[in-house]
Amino acid sequence: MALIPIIYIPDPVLRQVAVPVTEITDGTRQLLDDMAETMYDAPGIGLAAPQVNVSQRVIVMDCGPDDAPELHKMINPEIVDRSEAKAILEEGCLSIPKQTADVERPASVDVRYLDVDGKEQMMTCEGLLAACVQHEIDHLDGVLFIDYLSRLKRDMIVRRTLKELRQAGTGAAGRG
Ligand code: GNR
Ligand code: NI
Repeated sequence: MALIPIIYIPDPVLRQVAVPVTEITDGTRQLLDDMAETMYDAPGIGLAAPQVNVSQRVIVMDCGPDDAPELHKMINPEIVDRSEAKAILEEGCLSIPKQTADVERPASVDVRYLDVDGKEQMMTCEGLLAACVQHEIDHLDGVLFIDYLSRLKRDMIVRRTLKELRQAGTGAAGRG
């Protein structure tokens, strides 16, 4: 197990469309384990591989309470159905540190994915897990939660993030 550095906006890897995993190997399982460790360490409730500079369609999530963690590892996840009903939730992103905004998304989604053994699985996600799985799958398509905001709000968050990263002396913005 190992922690992997998280990358931040405006890293172009966050805007790439990640490639599907074609063969699940020990390397894939190692990546998922390391991503889970990195997510818990952050801490966050989800993490997508592009956030650790790996442009592959792999995510981890845990929206369970601290005393009852529920780790989900998903390979090639796809939303196959979404509810008409929408829900608004406050979202944040480890690649856009310390910024949050309300985002409206389908309240419930059905997700199809491969588990670490390569077996196809289906899961209905509701509540926080629904927002999280949509946020993570968006990362695999190069989409960030700020893309759903007005240009004004998005620009403000980007500006604050670059300032934050500059002050923390981390990320691409800190080296310039
Ligand atoms: O830690 C996270 N919290 C969160 C809150 C609401 C909706 C989505 C998320 S995911 C985020 C971690 C992250 O950046 N995942 O990509
Ligand atoms: Ni995120």
